[in-house]
Amino acid sequence: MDAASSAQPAPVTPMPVVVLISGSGSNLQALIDGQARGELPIRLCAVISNRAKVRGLERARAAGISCAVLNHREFPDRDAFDQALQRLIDSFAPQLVVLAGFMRILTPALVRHYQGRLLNIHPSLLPKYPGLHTHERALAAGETEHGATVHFVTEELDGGPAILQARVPVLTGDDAETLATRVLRQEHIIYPQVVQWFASGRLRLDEHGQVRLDDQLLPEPLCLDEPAAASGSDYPL
Ligand code: NHR
Ligand code: GAR
Repeated sequence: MDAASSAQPAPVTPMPVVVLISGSGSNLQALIDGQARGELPIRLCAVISNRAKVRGLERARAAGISCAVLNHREFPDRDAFDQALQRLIDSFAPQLVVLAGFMRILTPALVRHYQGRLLNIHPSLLPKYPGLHTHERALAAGETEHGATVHFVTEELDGGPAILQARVPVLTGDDAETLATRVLRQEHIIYPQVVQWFASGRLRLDEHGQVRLDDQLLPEPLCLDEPAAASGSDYPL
């Protein structure tokens, strides 16, 4: 056997990750499970929620991850909240910060501080439907397809460069809840995929603010269609 074939793979140091949530945390659960299955070279060092008593905090505790609650209502303004949030995040020294159903708009100063290492998942096919109530708006507009987008966060709300999208058809009889559930199942596939790319050093935001996967420019986001991606697990919402 030659040296190359007998060599062990270089040991991977798991990348420290902090996850910000506001609610159910099913996307967090997808990361916890991916990590537990050995599919994600990450260490979930902390989960931070701006709301107490949410299901996502229970999921984090059950997985033995440190939890913190930072209630935005206890701060006089957005800047004060974000300064405290930044200090808290930095105390865990993450190399990646993941927004997973986090419902507070972040200030430019905080976004700049984590430039290139801050990801969000948004429940629409961006650039369509930035902001809130995306499923209702897509239905009201008579869309035939909808989905979710993982993107790097920039100062422009839901406007940062997109990495990976999942597309789902809008079905006859869909309401916001059935559509949201179908989109969420795809979120649980695409978010761990993007985190895996980032944590294994394959994905970055370059100096021009453009996405590179394996050093190749992504002129537009990659896209998975629901059938190809449909084998995803089912997390209780
Ligand atoms: N911050 C910046 N600067 N850029 C982005 O792209 C961000 C962000 C913060 C959060 C998630 C986003 C989404 O995916 C996100 C992306 C909250 C709101 C919002 O209006 C909008 C978009 C997103 C998150 N929040 C209200 C606010 O005043 C509060 C709503 C509530 O508490 O229910 O912050 O959809
Ligand atoms: C997800 O659909 C996510 O895309 C969306 O909230 C849900 C959170 O679910 N995010 C936003 O709307 C951000 N404004 P989860 O808590 O079960 O992961």
